Amino acid sequence: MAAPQEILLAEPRGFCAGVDRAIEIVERALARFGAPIYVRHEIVHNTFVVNDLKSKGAIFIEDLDEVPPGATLVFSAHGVSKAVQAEAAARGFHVFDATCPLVSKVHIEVAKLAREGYEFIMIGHKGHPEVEGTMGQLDHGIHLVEDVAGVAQVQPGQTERLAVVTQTTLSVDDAAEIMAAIKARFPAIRQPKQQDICYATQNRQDAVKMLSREVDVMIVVGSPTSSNSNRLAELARKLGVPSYMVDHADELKAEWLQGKTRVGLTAGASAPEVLVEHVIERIKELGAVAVRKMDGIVETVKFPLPKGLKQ
Ligand code: 10D
Ligand code: SF4
Repeated sequence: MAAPQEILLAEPRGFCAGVDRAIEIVERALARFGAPIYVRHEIVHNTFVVNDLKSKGAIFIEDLDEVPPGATLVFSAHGVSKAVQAEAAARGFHVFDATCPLVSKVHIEVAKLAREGYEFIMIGHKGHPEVEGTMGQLDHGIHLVEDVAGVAQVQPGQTERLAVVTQTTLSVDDAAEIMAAIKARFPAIRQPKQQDICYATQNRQDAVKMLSREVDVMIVVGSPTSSNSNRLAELARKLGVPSYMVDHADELKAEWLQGKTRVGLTAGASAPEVLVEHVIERIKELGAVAVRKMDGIVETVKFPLPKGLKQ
């Protein structure tokens, strides 16, 4: 007889401090000013979160032209360019900035070093809103690199004052490889004092690495647009564990779990715990008999709310 199936839960998983804060900003803005509250881009890349806020009166837009005069507008956790900030100010919107403070930290570093004459190489994924926001801190002088092959293509105007910045949600291992290639080509390049990849990204990837040693299959709760969630599934796959992302429990396929004794379960930084609970119920319906929580780092990071939304 086959061994009974068990679910092993990654620790930590799910919401990070930046996501908690961003959602709370929209909820508090709705409570204080009433619907509608406009939000530029999905507040975080999660379908459930976005639909929940829509049902409470949030309106998600990509272009500020869609926002009526006098409206309250929230910038998503991924951050915005200087041009978007300036346009929102010029049009007189009542703005709350839900940019994660760890993304803002990268923006501040770019602005500071640019004043000292630096040019930048940014490691990140083209078209991702965080990359657009960070690159949009300057009019020019930030060169995007997506992979090791891209390092050879970069053509900075000078190499004496060159600094590197990254997207916060990259694969830690891929970023280290790209960084090594950048260092090999530009040995004097200035690196951030503390890496830009954030604590939550690092911790969730470390937890998946640990869990991958124990399981036969990995399920990652997260939306397809979520960069950090995709990195978790990709990491487990690289470690030889078949891995699947689900936006919600109904997407889980019974065939993925067939013959698998130990099922790893984690969630991206934008995926709420309630969705993990639904997936647990679904896996139990399919035959799992036990749930075991892995040991892991307990996160205590909490970011303050913006002025005007504190109690
Ligand atoms: O795509 P992503 O991983 O950057 O964003 P997501 O909204 O899924 O998770 C929160 C991460 C943010 C806001 C970027 F730091
Ligand atoms: Fe902030 Fe990191 Fe969460 Fe992004 S993943 S919102 S940088 S804490």
